[in-house]
Amino acid sequence: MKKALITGITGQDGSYLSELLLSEGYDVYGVIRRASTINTSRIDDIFAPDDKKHIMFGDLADGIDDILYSIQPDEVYNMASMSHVKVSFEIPVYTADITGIGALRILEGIRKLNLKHTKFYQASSSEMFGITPPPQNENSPFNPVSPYGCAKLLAYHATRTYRLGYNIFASNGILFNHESERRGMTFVTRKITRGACRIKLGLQDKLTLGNLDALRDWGHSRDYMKAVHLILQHDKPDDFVVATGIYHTVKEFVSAVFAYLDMDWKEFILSDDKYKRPNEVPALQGDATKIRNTLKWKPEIDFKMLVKLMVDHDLEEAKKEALIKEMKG
Ligand code: NAP
Ligand code: G4F
Repeated sequence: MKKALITGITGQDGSYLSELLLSEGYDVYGVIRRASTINTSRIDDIFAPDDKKHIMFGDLADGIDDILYSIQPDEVYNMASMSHVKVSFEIPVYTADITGIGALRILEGIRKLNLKHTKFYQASSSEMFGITPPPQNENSPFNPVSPYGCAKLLAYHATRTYRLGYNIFASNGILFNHESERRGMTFVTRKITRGACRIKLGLQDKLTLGNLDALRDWGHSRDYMKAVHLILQHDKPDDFVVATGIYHTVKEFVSAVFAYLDMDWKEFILSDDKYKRPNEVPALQGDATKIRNTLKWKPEIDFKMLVKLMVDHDLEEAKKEALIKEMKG
């Protein structure tokens, strides 16, 4: 049985990846960080709360050498990161340490422990393309304009450097934005679906956003985790763009969500500069020809279905919230 180790297992992607690997027969291990509140809600249905064998405490600030040594995994998926672009402007040095050097710490661990059979996946990001005009593919220049994008670029190059210099099977997936019912609530899509559903049920009046003109290529995390797994099953380590190839403005996402709920978004949306970034990435649209041709991957969930899945989920959540509010009087 193959052993997989996932950092960031409590996040959106980590939870979908765990489900996928378990369904493929893997023995799945995960690294979680200690928090004063419970941070395992996305994996509570996957791992028992007392499963200390598979779920271990660790932090990318510290490195995970002891965990690597004890598990000796066949595959390491580095999904952990300070993943919020706007927040990275507020904590840039921390972001560089976790999102950038964190990946390097794992690669160094694999090298020093001489884990020759261990493959490494790095969760690289389209944010590394920054202000490079779309469409972006593996040959497009990187022009990051956020501390997060800069940190991800360090991790991307570290992954290539360890592949070239030490013959480690180390690959980058350069993933464009992917969302889901499990997306963190401060990312724009989830903020919109959750906010719109709460407005529909009278739990809030307005929704305040930042830049409505930004263009993003949005897919579903479940589809993208299939690509992530395929990247490590390839016959050689390599780098792949993962994207749908179709982009929409934030305004179009808003409009689709409110239309699905039979509401006119113009009555409810406000704009505030506090949600804008010092530098904006105007347009991300991926050209995923390489992974489509080489690994035969393609996304199954389109924009309309993504909106439906997220709104249906958040409407149920809002109904529960409304019921609790009513019971409390
Ligand atoms: P996410 O939901 O924010 O999950 C991030 C994970 O990293 C969480 O499990 C978090 O733990 C963990 N983490 C944060 N700081 C850590 C630290 N110091 N040590 C150990 N773990 C730490 O992000 P996601 O959307 O699943 O994305 C997964 C990865 O793909 C990230 O690296 C992200 O940057 C990258 N990426 C995402 C997208 C996208 O559109 N979603 C696109 C390209 C690349 P807690 O649960 O305790 O916070
Ligand atoms: O949802 P976002 O915060 O995602 P962003 O910045 O594109 O980053 C996400 O995708 C990256 C891949 O390209 C990942 F690497 C990264 O980890 C993360 O998952 O914002 C999307 C767009 C931006 O242009 C932002 O300015 O939406 C705009 N936006 C407008 N109003 C807003 C808001 N973003 C947020 N978070 N909140 C707003 O109120």
